[in-house]
Amino acid sequence: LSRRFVAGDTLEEALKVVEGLERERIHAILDLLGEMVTSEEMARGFQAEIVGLIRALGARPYPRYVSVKLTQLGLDLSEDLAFSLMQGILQEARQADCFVRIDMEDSPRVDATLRVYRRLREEGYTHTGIVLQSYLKRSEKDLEALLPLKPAVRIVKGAYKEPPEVAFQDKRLIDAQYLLLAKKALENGLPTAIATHDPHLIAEMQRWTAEKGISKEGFEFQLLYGVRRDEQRRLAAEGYTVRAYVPYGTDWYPYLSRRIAERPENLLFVARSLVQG
Ligand code: FMN
Repeated sequence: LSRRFVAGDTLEEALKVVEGLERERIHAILDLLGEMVTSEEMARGFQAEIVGLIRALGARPYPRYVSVKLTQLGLDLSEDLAFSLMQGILQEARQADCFVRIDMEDSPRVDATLRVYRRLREEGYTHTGIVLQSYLKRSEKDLEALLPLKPAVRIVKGAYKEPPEVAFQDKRLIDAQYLLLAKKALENGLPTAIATHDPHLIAEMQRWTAEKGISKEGFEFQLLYGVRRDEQRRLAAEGYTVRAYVPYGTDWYPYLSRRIAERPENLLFVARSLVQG
């Protein structure tokens, strides 16, 4: 379903998409779809699949990078469970020289997600990173508190419906905090992923990094598979590192719902692929 935004049901289909992207000098972030599991068996099942994904990537010549969600690994059942399943993933990832990004989910889960990340860092896992959402009012404080760890950060606007008590609703404020977070991360030398499709934010980050003399190796642009494909190619052709977030699997409903919520025109692509099968 919806081959526009989701690479396919299976790992094999996803790897074909990755190879196509590599030919365009765009690297992939593989994401096994799945979140908010309600049983330990489901969490362990997803972990086993993610370990299999990392093993499959380990044998490939291109950069290896996956994204995971902690609620996919049982965060809502037990923080310790999510932590220990992450340890298994990171051990496998270390063998495969694979980076593991922990996606950020909705606001009630931010504290637990950051706590698990800190524990993983204390255990010596450095090939993992977090996400900060510019719509959350707390994110600047979170970034400041994390700075001593020198975390790899991805900056996003945020994809969940959040109440005004915790999140800015005004696009101008979300954009302003986006730039503030991205610039502060880069000024502090953090490996930073600028994850957005917003042409104004991308242009400003290109301008600002050039002005500050921050090299193109010091950060990267990340976009979603199927979104602004021409922009992905353009940035890659200009010599930036570009990664596309490539989801695959059968648990696509929440992912596509968020894509439609943030850009209602996306419904068209999804509906079209439903009709075409
Ligand atoms: N949103 C989240 O809330 N958590 C994430 O972990 C997350 N990861 C993302 C990764 C990539 C590569 C991209 C491009 C977006 C991600 N998003 C995430 C979605 C953004 O928050 C946002 O909803 C989406 O990019 C649309 O906004 P835009 O105008 O910046 O493109």
